[in-house]
Amino acid sequence: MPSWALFYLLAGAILQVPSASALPPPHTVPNARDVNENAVVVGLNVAARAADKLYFGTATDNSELNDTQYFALLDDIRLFGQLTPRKGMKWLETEPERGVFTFAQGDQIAELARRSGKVLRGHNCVWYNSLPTWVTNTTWTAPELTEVVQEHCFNIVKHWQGQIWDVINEPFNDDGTWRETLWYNTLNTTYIPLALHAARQADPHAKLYINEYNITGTGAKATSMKKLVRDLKRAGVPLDGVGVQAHEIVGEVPSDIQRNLEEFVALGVEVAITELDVRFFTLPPTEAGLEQQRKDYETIVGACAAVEKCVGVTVWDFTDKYSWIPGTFPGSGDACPWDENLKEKPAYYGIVDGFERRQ
Ligand code: 9MR
Repeated sequence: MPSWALFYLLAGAILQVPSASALPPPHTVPNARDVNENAVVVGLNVAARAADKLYFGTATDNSELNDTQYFALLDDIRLFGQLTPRKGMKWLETEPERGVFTFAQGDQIAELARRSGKVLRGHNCVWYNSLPTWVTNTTWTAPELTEVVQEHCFNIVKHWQGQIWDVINEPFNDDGTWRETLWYNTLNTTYIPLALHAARQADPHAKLYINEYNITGTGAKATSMKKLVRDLKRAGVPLDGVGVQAHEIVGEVPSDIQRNLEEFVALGVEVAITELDVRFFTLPPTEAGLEQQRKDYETIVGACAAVEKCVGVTVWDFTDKYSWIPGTFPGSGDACPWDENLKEKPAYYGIVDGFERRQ
């Protein structure tokens, strides 16, 4: 049996998806690693499962689901075993008025995940961004705001149960100091344990995370996150994981990712790469640039693969067609593993190689 067939057979058994013989025949494309050969396109979620990870996943948004070519890829369990709604579960969408909960957008993505057997990552309960004006335009007392946070977290975690939740999103500045948000300015750091407790009360089984960017390698921000995890654990606050967003820049990926992830895990939490993308500063990228991006994806995914308690990798949407980068960093982009025409880039194979690099 050719080795690719054996791979599919094993991965299929792990995934409990149809065996190799029941899968459609693998198509062949020029191999990014060796242009002289044709190679099987290994599904990224298949590769993740073969590396003993729970999933390879992607963020997505309701507005993208009518794109049939996009949807066909998104829906394919061999490619994606996990979904994160990019917007639909945020405060602005879920509680636009106090006590009025609107779940329709999140439900659409949750249902998509359920139907295709994917893990759902709830995103997020408490962030400083994407807030409705009833939250931002009121001068709250600490007891009032405590109740507001508790009500919000309890209700959304209760509605989307049994999964993973980014309960807290982006609590730190890049220098490791606390971000002076509405939450911090009124409640100091108490908003963190109270949100986590509310989430746990709503769902005893959900994996509760704190999610942050620029904590991919060691440094001031990662150190502050480690201190927070230690403090919360000591105080008996329910916390299961740290989400390492990993919004990175081509050629500037930290060199100590694995050590950093291991340091988090040593504190008694799991970790996940939650929002991976690797952007170019200037466009269009050169061929050498695309090769560097392939290596960068491999480095990040390889670090997760090497750390047992790094449970999975999620890209912050999989195609340049829907990436958030050009909107936020004009002139930058091409950060995803699929290009604007939904064709795999070398980065795709970097991810496969990263998973294969497990110890
Ligand atoms: O990509 C998301 C974009 O579509 C939204 O408009 C924006 C505001 O809700 O949030 C973006 O996602 C962010 C994520 O929720 C947290 N980490 C940074 C992401 C990029 O800004």
